[in-house]
Amino acid sequence: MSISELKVPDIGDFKDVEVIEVLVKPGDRVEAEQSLITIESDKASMEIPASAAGTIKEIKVKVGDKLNQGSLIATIEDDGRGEAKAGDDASGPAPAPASAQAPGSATPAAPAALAAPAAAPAPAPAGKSGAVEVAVPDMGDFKDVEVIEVLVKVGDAVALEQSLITIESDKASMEIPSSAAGVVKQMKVKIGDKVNQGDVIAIVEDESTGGAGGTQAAASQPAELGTPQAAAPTPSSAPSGSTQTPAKEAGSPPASPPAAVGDQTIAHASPSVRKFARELGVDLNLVKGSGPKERITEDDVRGFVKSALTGSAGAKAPAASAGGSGFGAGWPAWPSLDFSKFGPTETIVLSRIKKISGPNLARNWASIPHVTQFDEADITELEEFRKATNERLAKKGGKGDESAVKLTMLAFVMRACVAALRQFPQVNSSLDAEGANLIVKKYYHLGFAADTPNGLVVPVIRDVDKKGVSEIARETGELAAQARAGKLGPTAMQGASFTISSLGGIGGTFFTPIINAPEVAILGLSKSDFKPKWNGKTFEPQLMLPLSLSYDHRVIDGAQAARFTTYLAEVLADMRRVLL
Ligand code: CAO
Repeated sequence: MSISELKVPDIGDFKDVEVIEVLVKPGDRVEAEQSLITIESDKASMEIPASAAGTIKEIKVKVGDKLNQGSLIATIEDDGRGEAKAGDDASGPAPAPASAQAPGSATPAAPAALAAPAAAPAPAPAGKSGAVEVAVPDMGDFKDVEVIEVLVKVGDAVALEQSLITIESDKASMEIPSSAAGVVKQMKVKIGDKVNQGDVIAIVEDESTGGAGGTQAAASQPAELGTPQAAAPTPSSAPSGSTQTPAKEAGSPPASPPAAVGDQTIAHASPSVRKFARELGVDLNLVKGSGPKERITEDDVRGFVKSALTGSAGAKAPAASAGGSGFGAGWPAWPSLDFSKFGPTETIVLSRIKKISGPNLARNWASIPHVTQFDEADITELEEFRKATNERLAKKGGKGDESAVKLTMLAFVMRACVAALRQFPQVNSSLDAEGANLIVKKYYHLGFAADTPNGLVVPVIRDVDKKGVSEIARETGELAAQARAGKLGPTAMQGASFTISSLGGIGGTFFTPIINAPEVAILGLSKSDFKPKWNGKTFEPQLMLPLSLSYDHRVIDGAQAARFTTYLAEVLADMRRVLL
């Protein structure tokens, strides 16, 4: 058993390349060529494979470290079980094409596809003065690599090193930069073409100098200019930043992207798009690619961000990306069907409210472990009292008279909820963003779902504990009217600590409301109805109000939820309890 060091191999002239992922940990058994870390420069991302098999003893790098050729990544203990490595003389499995550069044990292995950037051919004069042929550089053992993106067109001005095309093999994708600055005169490749080292990609003419001298000089002396990657591929092991695939056996490269890893789909995008996405905090697994083979382009990422900000569905899962709880990754693509094949259809644009609330509802529904507790409250006496009071108020008050406000069942339930929330403070709480602390609110601001022609909104009645039923009824009426007129300001919908959704005026028995995160519970009210209740001697008709309490099971236990609804039902059965 010997311990050796795993170092960053020759990565050409890439300097101070940042570690963006550490893929193994001490104690892990790795095979030769298994990826250890992912590093990323401005233009390329690449996985650095182990040059030897064994057990990782120590990891010497962390995310954010800047590495250079020869930097120590890890130490590894040779457990004698290693397979013959690429470059070894021992007969063993034939190395995968991308690993053919991997040298022997304990010497740095070349990352896949980072074959020989220094060997990039200088651009060849294209006959006409000032025009140079930009050719595919040395790609190591990659052969017949498919062009999957053409990034420029005839007439475009390109800078030295600007990517012209993206090519992709089984193991890596890389952008081929221009070895000359100038104007693209001709494109020699198209999507789907297979290219090899030396194939001409484009003819670029330096129009500013009127000759090729400047550009050729620049391209043929990359090292002196400090831009040695000109004409070198900028490789990326395809699924950087996504779920790490298990170690692959030599000779069995991963499937072409988008590749399935377990239940997940690896995003299919070029290094620059990956970098762009990471800068914006976009999870590429959620972005639908519009390119060939569903490849994700920069425009797709832009569109995704735009749709996330406006709340429209531009993602694979219906606008599911918005942070929190790790929700969203790996959802299968949203089914896209031409319904007109089956019959006549009409397309209606979703209202702004629906576009905004939809993604939030989807996130809350999928990321909160909901349980709904059903119960019934006997509101026979309360309803009698409410009706009698309303009749009395109607006789007494005139139009515009404060006392003429009609008392609603919702207002009574709000007041009763305050009593229950005081009794069970955890129901009036929120989890913090890390899910480590519970923030219990000492205020009672209650949201209520209001049905409007444009969709559902949730205005908030503040300090319900300090208000009488009449005031609560007046405020809910006013806020609901404002909501329906589309005049509700954003502050009127903020700060709720608990929400009630009442469908009592419409119908239905019970339902399962979705919690309004970061609240931890929501109470649904359905239509009350008379039911026969046994009083010990006989059945009596009693008005029962169906209660449906959805709660976040991470915060509230089932027993607590049942106690909450039981207590709430008791309060509603006898509102005098509120006074205690
Ligand atoms: N059982 C039986 N009748 C009820 C009732 C209940 N639980 N709740 C209300 N009613 C009755 C009212 O008494 C009223 O009848 P009268 O006019 O004879 O007094 C009638 O139904 C209409 O009430 P309302 O719904 O207009 O008024 P409200 O104060 O009860 O509710 C509001 C106000 C804003 C909550 C309600 O109008 C609303 O928008 N509800 C829909 C909420 C919603 O969409 N929730 C779903 C969210 S999940 O998608």
